Amino acid sequence: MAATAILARQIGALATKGGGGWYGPHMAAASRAIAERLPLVDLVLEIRDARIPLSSEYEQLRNYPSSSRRIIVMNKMDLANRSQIKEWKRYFEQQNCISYGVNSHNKENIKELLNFLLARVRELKRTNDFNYTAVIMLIGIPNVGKSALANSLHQIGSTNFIVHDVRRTLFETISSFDGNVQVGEDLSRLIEAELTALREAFQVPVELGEEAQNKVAAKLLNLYRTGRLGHYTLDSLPWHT
Ligand SMILES: Nc1nc2c(ncn2[C@@H]2O[C@H](COP(=O)(O)OP(=O)(O)OP(=O)(O)O)[C@@H](O)[C@H]2O)c(=O)[nH]1
Ligand SMILES: [Mg+2]
Repeated sequence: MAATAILARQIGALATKGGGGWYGPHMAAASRAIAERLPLVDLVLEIRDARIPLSSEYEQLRNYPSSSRRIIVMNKMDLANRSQIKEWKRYFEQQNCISYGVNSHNKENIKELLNFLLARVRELKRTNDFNYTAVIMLIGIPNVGKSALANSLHQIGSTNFIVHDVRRTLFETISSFDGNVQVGEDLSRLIEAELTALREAFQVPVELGEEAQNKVAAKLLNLYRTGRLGHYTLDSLPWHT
């Protein structure tokens, strides 16, 4: 066995059994709680350390029956050898396991993972209902990055949710507007209506009073700048004006 493999085994053994002896009575209780909840969730993410994809296995899941609901997330991908991650993905594929490499500290990675998870849930539930609330369980041995991943998913997920709400609010307000945007007064009325409607979408507290409008405007501008509102060109060609 290659020296690195022996080292990985030893690290894995330390993490799972030896060392601090993390598998105590409270862990047995946690394992029972997990087993009870497993049938209730849409997806199970088994978080592993991408540098020790085998040794960081959560053994209780080894015989998990429905493999299509279980995803092995190789976290800390940024710390692992790139070409080996590809090989590990191939390995898991051969084992009929779905795997995914991620760096929990990287926003783009998390966005891609979220989209991947949404697609999986839609496929499994055969639903296109965007309001469907999926239940996802994160499992893993200590220190593989469960908290880091959960926090990042929460952060990016809720931002996506807000963006979706903002786009819908903008559209609904302009659709129900009965004025003429070429007329200055009407346009001001529309802007006022948009900013008021957007307060809720941006979750800006009403108590802020006047300041609330500025906050909403700044947040809206920020979304536009980063392209998250959609593909809008604001300048008109000169010969059209
Ligand atoms: N470089 C890098 N570090 C990460 C990543 N994910 C987590 N970490 C770091 O790994 C350490 C452990 O992460 P946690 O999120 O606390 O791990 P955990 O699985 O919740 O650990 P326990 O709650 O103790 O079981 C922290 O120092 C994180 O900052 C990652 O993708 N890349
Ligand atoms: Mg944690």
